[in-house]
Amino acid sequence: MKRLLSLGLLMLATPALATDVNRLYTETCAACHGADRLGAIGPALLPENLGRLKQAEAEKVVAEGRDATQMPAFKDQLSAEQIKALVKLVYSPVPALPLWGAEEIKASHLEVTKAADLPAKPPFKADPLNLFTVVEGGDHHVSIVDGDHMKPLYRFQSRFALHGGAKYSPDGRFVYFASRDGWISKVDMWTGKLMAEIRAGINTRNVAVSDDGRFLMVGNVLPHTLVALDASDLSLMQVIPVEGDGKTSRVSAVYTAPPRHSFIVALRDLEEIWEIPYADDAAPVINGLAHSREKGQEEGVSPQGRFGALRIRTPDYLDDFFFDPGYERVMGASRDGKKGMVVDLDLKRKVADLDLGGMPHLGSGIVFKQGDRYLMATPHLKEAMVSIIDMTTWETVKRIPTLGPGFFMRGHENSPYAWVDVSMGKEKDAMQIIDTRTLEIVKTIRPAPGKLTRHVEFNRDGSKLLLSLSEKDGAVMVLDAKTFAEEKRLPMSAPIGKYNVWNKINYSSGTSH
Ligand code: DHE
Repeated sequence: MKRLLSLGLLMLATPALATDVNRLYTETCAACHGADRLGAIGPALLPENLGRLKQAEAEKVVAEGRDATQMPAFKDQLSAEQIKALVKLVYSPVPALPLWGAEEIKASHLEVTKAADLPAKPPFKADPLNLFTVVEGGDHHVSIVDGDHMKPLYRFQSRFALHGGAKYSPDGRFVYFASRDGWISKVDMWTGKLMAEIRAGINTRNVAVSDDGRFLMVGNVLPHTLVALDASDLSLMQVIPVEGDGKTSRVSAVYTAPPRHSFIVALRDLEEIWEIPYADDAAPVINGLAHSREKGQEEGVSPQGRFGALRIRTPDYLDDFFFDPGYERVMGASRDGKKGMVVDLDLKRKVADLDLGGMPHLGSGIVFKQGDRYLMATPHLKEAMVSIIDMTTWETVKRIPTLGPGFFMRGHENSPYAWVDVSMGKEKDAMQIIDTRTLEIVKTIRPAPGKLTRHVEFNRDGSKLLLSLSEKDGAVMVLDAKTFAEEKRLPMSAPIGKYNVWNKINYSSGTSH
């Protein structure tokens, strides 16, 4: 199919230089990154996908190459001016939204390992439900770690720039990853073997797995779509355009709501939350509303596919959200970062405001019980505090000052402590430990002074935890959850997120979902 996208023409001062840089791109980059910059064996080179890499760093990558990848160094071939021009090119928008529809998605599908070729028993002596996956951002690898003995079992290359939590099949056997470039990968936890891959978008936000393990839903930023996949082989089921009121929207995030048997979606450009039911007996969704089959037939309309979206209007855009323990309400953070709201998914309207400034990072919030009440704790990306919110009254019961703005929080049902980093500020090496009984910080640790330290994940029983020393020559540190003493370091390349199978498949209130 003809792509809408042509090579992004850079508006440079002289047409000659523009022609030169486009030719240079074709000669130097296109073979690996695609003539259209949508990626091939190398990642997509679009501003949306590169947003987190500073242009100066990108110039360094072009000049010096990237370790442990196939990206070579070009400093002997290209002048500093040519490198600058190339980087400027790939940071400039392409003229039209790329088309990445059903045809392109299907063509990208790779089936690598057959389920029949997998062992029936784990080939290792450890609890398969106490395994961890660790995403190593430094050289784009994933490690599978045996959580009983705290030692790596497998390490394999991932797609470029995985982002967001790894998601497991309900039995914990398979793990699914999403890359910022839209690749969804399925890996067997027992062997570390890649099962299947598919490119569901050009720039993807995240992926969710249905609680019954049958479906995946991918939320895209580019193009404006949700993509439903069959979890068994990652084959395409449906492309759902994200549109309403005459405009299209990027997806903020999609999560599964297990008791509702539906996916819940927040949108960046439409003031709506979408609920996509996936149970076989769910009422069909027609034009954003649930219909009985009879009514649909009476009106002569039928659902547009297996999955339809119920549209819930909200008074603001939601950039990030968090469920209450019953999955009846969602707490949302609005774009301006000044306030938040609670939306009831059954009443289909906002039911409360949240006093939440400083860009709360709700996606990494945790829940814990204090007496009869459920409290939610969230760090803020722009303020040095953790907010504690009562999940019945929706009041902010406490703001705990921290050493800086933070990114991630973690807890565990068997531990009274909640862990928060302060990595968005100057004290990026500190981890602060909050006693959830008193809501006070009881300890600050700096296991690697001066080094970026963040993101905790507990083991299955909450007795140990893994903490990332997120530097190129970094490590995952194993700590005792009671004494906070370090027991071991597993060397890794800029490890970021870590995900324990048991905690994730049981939707532990202390971990991300
Ligand atoms: Fe994330 C999860 C959004 C930047 C590492 N991040 C998520 C999720 C969302 C999100 C919506 C939940 C997805 C899921 O698990 O299904 N992240 C955003 C942003 O909007 C933001 C601020 C800007 C952006 O570039 O998109 C952002 N995130 C980052 C980073 O800079 C981090 C530190 C490094 C990276 O990999 O890019 C980062 N995000 C993570 C991690 C998770 C995550 C490790 C999973 C956390 C978990 O414990 O589940």
